[in-house]
Amino acid sequence: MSRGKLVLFEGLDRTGKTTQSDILVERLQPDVTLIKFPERSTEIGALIDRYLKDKTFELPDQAVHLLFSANRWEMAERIKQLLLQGTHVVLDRYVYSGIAYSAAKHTDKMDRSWCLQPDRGLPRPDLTIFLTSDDAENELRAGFGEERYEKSEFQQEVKRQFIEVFKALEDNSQEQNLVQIINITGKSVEQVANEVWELTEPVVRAPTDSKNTEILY
Ligand code: Z5A
Ligand code: MG
Repeated sequence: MSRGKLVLFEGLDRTGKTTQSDILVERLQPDVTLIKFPERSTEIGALIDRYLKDKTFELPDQAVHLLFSANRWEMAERIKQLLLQGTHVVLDRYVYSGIAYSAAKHTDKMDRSWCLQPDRGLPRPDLTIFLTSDDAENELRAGFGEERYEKSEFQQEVKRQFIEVFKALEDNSQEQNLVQIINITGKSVEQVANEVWELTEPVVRAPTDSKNTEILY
């Protein structure tokens, strides 16, 4: 039996990650599970949820970073088990959001390498799709500005951090096409979904040795 594939959606706020994750999960039925980070239903997730919604709830940025990472570790074993039993897992945000948002806060004392450290050893995605826009189209969408981090200037720094993370990933990997970028500017949900499927179908169809669960970095 081939193991399932780990497909990740990353991107700036309101670029359609959740919309596209849901559509992809429909397409991959029945052997697929969706996991969204932060996973707000756990105890650590509840703390993160409060931090994001309540702008008066302060925590040191380093502690927040470690909470996001701990939240992934809470789910890591489940992800591995699902993959090994042949189920595809679609992730709505993951490690790269962790690095990009935290490093955007402190490019000096919490640089990208500091931020990656606690996530080392997590399952590595077989494909990452980065949804981006070139004219802040996402900021006009419903809901933008409701939570912490949803400010235009900060989003630009996050975008820069994401691009640097993906550059480093390509440089350090033997494999190609681990990260694919879709520019959503002016595209309908269906147009983006078609592009997502073109990128995802070959990855999910490729057989993989069941014992081979790659780990991150
Ligand atoms: N964060 C972090 O700092 N560290 C970490 O390790 C992790 C996360 C994992 C919450 O994340 C915050 O946590 C986030 C990063 C930080 N920053 N903030 N704030 P979240 O994923 O829970 O955030 P969210 O509240 O779900 O928002 P989102 O994910 O940014 O939105 P989205 O999923 O990308 O977009 P969407 O909900 O699919 O779509 C937004 C709207 O646009 C909606 O009304 C859609 O109907 C519409 N839409 C979607 N696609 C289209 C197209 N193509 N055309 C027109 N309209 C569209
Ligand atoms: Mg979302």
